[in-house]
Amino acid sequence: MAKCIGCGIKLQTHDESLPGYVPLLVSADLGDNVYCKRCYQIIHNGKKYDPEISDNDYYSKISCIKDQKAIVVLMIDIMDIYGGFIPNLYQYIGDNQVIIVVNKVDIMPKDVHLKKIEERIRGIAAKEKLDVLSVIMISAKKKQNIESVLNKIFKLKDNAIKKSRSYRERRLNKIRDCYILGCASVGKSTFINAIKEKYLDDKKLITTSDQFQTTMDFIKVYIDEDNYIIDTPGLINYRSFGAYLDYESMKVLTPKSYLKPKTYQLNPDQTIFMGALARLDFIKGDKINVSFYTSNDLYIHRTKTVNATNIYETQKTKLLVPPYSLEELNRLSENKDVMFNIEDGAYDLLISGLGFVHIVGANITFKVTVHKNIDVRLVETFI
Ligand SMILES: Nc1nc2c(ncn2[C@@H]2O[C@H](COP(=O)(O)OP(=O)(O)O)[C@@H](O)[C@H]2O)c(=O)[nH]1
Ligand SMILES: [Mg+2]
Repeated sequence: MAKCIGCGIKLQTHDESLPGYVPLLVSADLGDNVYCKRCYQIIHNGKKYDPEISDNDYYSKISCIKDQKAIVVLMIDIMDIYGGFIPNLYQYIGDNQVIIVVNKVDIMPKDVHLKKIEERIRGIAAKEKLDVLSVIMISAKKKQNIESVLNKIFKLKDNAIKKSRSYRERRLNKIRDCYILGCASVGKSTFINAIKEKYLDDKKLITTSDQFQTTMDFIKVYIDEDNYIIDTPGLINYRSFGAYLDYESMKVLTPKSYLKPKTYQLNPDQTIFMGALARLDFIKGDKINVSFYTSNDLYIHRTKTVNATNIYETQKTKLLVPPYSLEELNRLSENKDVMFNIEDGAYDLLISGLGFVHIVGANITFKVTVHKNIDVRLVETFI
């Protein structure tokens, strides 16, 4: 039977409680052009759902790529460049080349240097043993720079054919498949929809949402008679907050427009809370300025360190949000303390899933408290 055009799942008409359900009448009426019940509810009612694709399922799905001649587009969220690399990806894609597409540049304020981010990404990609053809910055939502990605894909396809000397070689070298890979919610489906809307005049869009794994299976989208790109489900990144939070919290953490940095003066023995998700204690040094490049809706609260624990205990899920529920807090209950020193200079503290904190100072010490799995690192500034 056909697949759902919204999420790629195999359609069925017999059991409403199982994935891929579509009423028989709808199916008979619309044939292959239908959304499953789940997609219908996500699109029209903002339905909440739980992600279902395990890491093992994910890797076994994408491992077919290593046996093909394919183009791999790895999409990365500009807010989480370290967490955006799929662990051990090189083992699953064989020697196929990778185009890295960095999405959501629309949310970056002007003072962030995109070139510095690109350099950093190339460095990480080399460590991850990926053969990177190029790094392209886009905004899928604003439909910016989409064409550069398409041009690069077609150029790779042309080159593969050009270097063939016989008809037989041409057939063998021809690249048919182009996979859009990336962690959950980086914007893969939004990117493909941008192509559909801008170049294909195709109104049947893939389902997208702030929730993880809206896309359930591969979705092949033809961009001309014999070229297509393939949308894929996302891998859940357990080093990022998204893996532990519910829809309400994710809505707040996902930036909707460009980040307006919030700057605070901080004295030693002061603490800053980022919702009830992360706590930053300024331990030693002279007064500093810290700027938060996070979703504009994330609540940031400064207090004296002596009062911090009490405020946390009484205000978590109330004033200090997200998270909004104790269930989410329970999922995040085991914390780690990470100490950082800055001798002299400007650095960015990256907290996976939240964004980054720009810190300038000399001889300062601070401590970050977050859930033990969350990736926290201090890097040379992007600003
Ligand atoms: N600000 C911004 N948000 C985006 C962009 N692309 C996607 N998003 C949002 O990111 C979320 C996840 O998008 P989706 O396409 O479902 O991600 P997927 O899981 O990778 O397919 C949605 O809320 C999108 O609106 C972008 O270029 N800029
Ligand atoms: Mg998707």
